[in-house]
Amino acid sequence: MADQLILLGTWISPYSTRVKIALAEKGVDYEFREEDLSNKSPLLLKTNPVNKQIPVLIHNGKPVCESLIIVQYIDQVWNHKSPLLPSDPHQLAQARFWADYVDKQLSSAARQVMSSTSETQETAKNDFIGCLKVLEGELGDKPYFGGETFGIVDVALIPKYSFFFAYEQFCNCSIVAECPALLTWVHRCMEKESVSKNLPDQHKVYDKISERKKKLQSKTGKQPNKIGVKHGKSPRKIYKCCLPHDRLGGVDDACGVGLDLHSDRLWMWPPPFVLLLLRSGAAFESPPSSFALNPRFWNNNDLDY
Ligand SMILES: N[C@@H](CCC(=O)N[C@@H](CS)C(=O)NCC(=O)O)C(=O)O
Repeated sequence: MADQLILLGTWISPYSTRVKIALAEKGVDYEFREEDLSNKSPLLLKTNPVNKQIPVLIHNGKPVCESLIIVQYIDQVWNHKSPLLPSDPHQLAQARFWADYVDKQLSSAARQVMSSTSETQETAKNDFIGCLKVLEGELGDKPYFGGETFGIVDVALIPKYSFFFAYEQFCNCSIVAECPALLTWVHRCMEKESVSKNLPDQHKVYDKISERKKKLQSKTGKQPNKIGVKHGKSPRKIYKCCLPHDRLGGVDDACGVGLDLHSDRLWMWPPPFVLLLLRSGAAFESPPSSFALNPRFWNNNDLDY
């Protein structure tokens, strides 16, 4: 009996794009189901109950979560062609290191670019370009990150290309001028059908992000207690945040609140603002003795890349 494969994702998500590319490399057919992250499907909640995030690959009814883990799973199951992971243990460790660098360092720098203001733009740009240059250095003269063939680090990084135009607009920079060798690598990857057919259009991505930014800015003007009501709970205490406005990093008018929702958890809004607070070591006016940030209270699909 043929394998049944369902991919839960969104068209814009670079994490979903990784999975699409890996499946295309293997020549495997699948059904793509577009998720609405503001109203997640019962199937998504059932198959990724811990993170409740896309992508999820459901193979003959069995779910696999986390994009890089899915790519590795695909490589193991469909091992007849286009190996994505090196067999040599040291090369494998290196590949995992660089894929992780893309996930952590580059994604974090890219988020800063997306939320930067005129004051923070220069730092955000330098950090972001700095990460791209590190990757460019790792690429060196090789055609692909792993060497002669397209592999997991290429799969991890190339979906970010769809966001290059948006990054350039938000940080007022030219990626091709800063990292020409990386752009040569991009064009080499784009010659592969598995990549060119699956990467979302840069302008469509830019429009969508601009729309989200506008929505986010209007959301941040809301009163904190309305947020509690929205989630069917009323806050017991509201902690005001003492982060200076010039360190809010682009989230103008952010309310910057923490809500104690009759549990030991502090609930904050909006998610990108929370990330900025955490990174900046923000102080709170009346800090709770201990608190946990529970990301599951958030609808954090804004600026999530
Ligand atoms: N580390 C995860 C990240 C996936 C991720 O951030 N997915 C976002 C969309 S791009 C999502 O599902 N956001 C909704 C949420 O977190 O509630 C992976 O690599 O799969």
